[in-house]
Amino acid sequence: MDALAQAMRDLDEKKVNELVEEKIRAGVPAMEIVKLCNEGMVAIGDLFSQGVYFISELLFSAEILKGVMKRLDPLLQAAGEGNSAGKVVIGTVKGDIHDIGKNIVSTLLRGAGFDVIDLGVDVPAQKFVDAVRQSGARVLGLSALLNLTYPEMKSVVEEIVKAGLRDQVKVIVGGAPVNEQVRQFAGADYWAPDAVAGVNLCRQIYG
Ligand code: B1M
Repeated sequence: MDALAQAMRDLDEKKVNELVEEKIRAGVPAMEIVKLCNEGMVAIGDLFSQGVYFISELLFSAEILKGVMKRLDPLLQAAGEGNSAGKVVIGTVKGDIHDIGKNIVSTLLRGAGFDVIDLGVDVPAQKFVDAVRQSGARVLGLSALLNLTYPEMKSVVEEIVKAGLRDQVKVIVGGAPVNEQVRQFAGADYWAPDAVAGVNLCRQIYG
């Protein structure tokens, strides 16, 4: 495990920030730094599952990562400048308040020239439908990190169908435990393992 991922896992905020600065100075791409932090977050999740860490540690890890993202956001945006644009509606589904990954996707999309309508967290299906209809977006990104909220992604797709918008919009699902099976279950068009894949899918959809 890289020292940065380890420091994140150990919730050593000072060390995380030092290592992030070190990597920026060394020219490591911002998205690479995000990936290393993410490795640490996955380890934190495992420690939480094992009963070693508690909610307080999860909350603290989120604060550390948010601090890192504040530093990396301008670099992520600059990295993608000058590419083709289109509208993307994105949000974390109802019942789920995890937003760090979704925010990274939004930042990268904006950097890539997309007009992002970020609806936030705990978003009811109807709000996604309204945003797609009003904006005319051709991409809808749904984020969910809990097994319990997968059915909600399915509900959003069902509401999109009921609203007669399914032909207009491609649905991408994402979030740590999302995979091909979840995509199929939700009735989405694509799933994105990380933010870069999410941006590439949006580029592909907009041609
Ligand atoms: Co939560 N949590 N959490 N948590 N949490 C997980 C997700 C968990 C896997 C930890 C574990 O037990 N191992 C587990 C879920 C188990 C499951 O159902 N599969 C879990 C649990 C159980 C819970 C609670 C239920 C705990 C409790 O209360 N008992 C609770 C639920 C609250 C709720 O939502 N209703 C809860 C709460 C929290 C905090 C609030 C404390 C905090 C979140 C703070 C915040 O987001 N503001 C938190 C955290 C920090 C985590 C872990 C440790 C880290 C998540 C994270 O930010 N990762 C997480 C462990 C893990 O992920 N393995 C865990 C970093 C982020 C960059 O990655 O979000 O995957 P990620 O995003 C990536 C990609 O997935 C992708 O791009 C991103 C960047 O590359 N992507 C998309 C994401 N969305 C996309 C959308 C797209 C495209 C790509 O659309 C185009």
